[in-house]
Amino acid sequence: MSDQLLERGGQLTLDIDPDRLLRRVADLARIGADPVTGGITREGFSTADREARAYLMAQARAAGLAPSVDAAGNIVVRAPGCGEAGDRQVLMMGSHLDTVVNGGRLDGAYGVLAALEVLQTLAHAGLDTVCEPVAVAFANEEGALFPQPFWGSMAVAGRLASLPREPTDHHGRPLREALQLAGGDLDALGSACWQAGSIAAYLELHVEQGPVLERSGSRIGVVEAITGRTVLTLEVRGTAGHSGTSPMEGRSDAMAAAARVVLAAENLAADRQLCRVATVGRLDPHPNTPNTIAGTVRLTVDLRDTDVWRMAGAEQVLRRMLRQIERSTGTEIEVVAETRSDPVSADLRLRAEIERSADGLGLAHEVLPSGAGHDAQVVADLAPIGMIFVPSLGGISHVPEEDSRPEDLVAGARVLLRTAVRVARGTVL
Ligand code: HGY
Ligand code: MN
Ligand code: MN
Repeated sequence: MSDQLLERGGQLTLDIDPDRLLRRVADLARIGADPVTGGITREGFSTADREARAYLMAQARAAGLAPSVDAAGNIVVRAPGCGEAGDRQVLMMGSHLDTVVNGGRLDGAYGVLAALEVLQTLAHAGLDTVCEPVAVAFANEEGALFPQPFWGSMAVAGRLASLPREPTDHHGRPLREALQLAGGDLDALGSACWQAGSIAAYLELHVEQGPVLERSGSRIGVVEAITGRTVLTLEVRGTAGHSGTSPMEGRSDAMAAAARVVLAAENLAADRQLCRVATVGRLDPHPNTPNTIAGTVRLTVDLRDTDVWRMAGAEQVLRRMLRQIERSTGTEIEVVAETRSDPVSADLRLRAEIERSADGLGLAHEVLPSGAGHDAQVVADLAPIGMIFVPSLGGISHVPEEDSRPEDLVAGARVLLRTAVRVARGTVL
């Protein structure tokens, strides 16, 4: 497509197909939906996740695009005829299809479908590009079932080399088969790694998942930085026993110890403000029966801050508190760092381009940090990143009520298109 057709009087003549985007968002929201709560459950590499992946790939093929699956299970969609993999830098756009348990229909899915929509629009326009636009659905971003959060983007960044030999989900089921069913190969993860310099830029469009844009009335969020995140998995080991015949003194009650851990984590952020937030979101007692003292409790601690040193300091204080809890409860607490992702800043040139795109569409925008983690913070190892937010109704996410206005979903995709056009034509970086 020639320049004249592309931009007339500074106005981009190219546009996404809003109805097609919103239809796909609605279609995908039916996969893994709970008929009672309306929540979406598509844990990474689960059956529902595989169904969502199949839907995306079918939509890509129907659009004349070429989806493929790498060894980590990431879906990479290219436009045929745009060159072979590796012969040009790429403009990568994407997010994730997997969800938390009973989560929302937009977290991740919206960004993947918007990336598909933009790629389809660019491919059909026959745009002359310097770097090849590609759309990606990163596998298992949430880590809701199998380890670990940011699984797919960590594979792309070459960070999965140090895997526990046979990763399993938190029920002990091996990842190997589930990954294979999704088209991946645990023994070939290295082949999913992209070389430094192969990605010119990464753009991720996402719902804000917080209240900032809705409160201010801005239509577009220009992300300045993504929070750092440490996820620790703990196993508290005590001694199971009869709840009626075991005297209180001498017990080593793993549930009582775990309760202290939950409050210690909350204390780090809420009272001592050593990091921005700290959350115990998963707690699995065993044997989890009313009349048996818990022998073991597995739980997770999620620490976040935009300052990597504060996060490290908070973790050290927590580890000291765990030693005290062990002594006072007669339990043992094993700690494994499941994920450590550093806070990252968005590329200033991409931020400026996103603002320019929003201005071109007459959309009020503001700069804000992301309290949620995103694949972008891992891809940042390899390439400059830009993130675009649209408002979340009520500022909520990871719950069935997660929602955004359709006009905002369309607006965000239009900002992604405009930004992608300029980055793909080599006029930004
Ligand atoms: O947990 C997060 O921040 C993201 O939703 N994975
Ligand atoms: Mn999420
Ligand atoms: Mn997400």
